[in-house]
Amino acid sequence: MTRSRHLLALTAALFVVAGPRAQADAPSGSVKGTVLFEGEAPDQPKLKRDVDPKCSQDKVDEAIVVTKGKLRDVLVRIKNGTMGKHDAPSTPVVIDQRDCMYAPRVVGAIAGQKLAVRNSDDTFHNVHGTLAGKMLFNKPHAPNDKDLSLDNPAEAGDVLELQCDVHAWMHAYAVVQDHPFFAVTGEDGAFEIKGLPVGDYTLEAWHPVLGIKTIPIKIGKLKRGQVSARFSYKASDR
Ligand SMILES: [Cu+2]
Repeated sequence: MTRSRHLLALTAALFVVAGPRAQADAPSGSVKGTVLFEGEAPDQPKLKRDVDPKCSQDKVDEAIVVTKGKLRDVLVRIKNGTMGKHDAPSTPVVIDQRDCMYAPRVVGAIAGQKLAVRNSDDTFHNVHGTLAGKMLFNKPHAPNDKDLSLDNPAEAGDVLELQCDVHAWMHAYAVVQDHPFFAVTGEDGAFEIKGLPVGDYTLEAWHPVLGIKTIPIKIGKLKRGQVSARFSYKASDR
């Protein structure tokens, strides 16, 4: 084999290796952080639920849930309109009606993604959906009925609200994005959003009662692009 043929073979081999690997190694990163609640956590009064004897468990108001200074039910996302076009997944976002509460209380959805509402209770619920105060649907949901499959016409930035007219304390929120770069905090207030291309972004937090906060973040090429972020709410944000 001549030297030039050797070189040609080597170049071809490198090209084959470099092709797919270049894509997998495309610089991307993640943002990981916590949502805090500063100051004294608001009271969570016990709910009066004697309207329905089937809702016999003791439950407290979940408007603002703070555990050891961490805030639950915050949807954290990259600001809408900055991540290109993303189709809705064919699988729905599931919200369960369990112990006469919505679980989870806050979910994220991609524009066009359906909602599936489940009834795990041995009682009747009524799933009443509104968008900016306008009624979208109002469906009875009996025990043992299959999941309700609900179209979600909300657009990025909208919040579709669910409530139950039988159990007035039941409220849930489906927050809609035009991309999949979002997370919702649990009791530990933690969130992580992965797969972000290198760049500058606005990170936005949304809470049903405490509202929106934003911070700028920068995903760089170094340190595998992992950045940390922290949001802080307080009672006066209400
Ligand atoms: Cu109900």
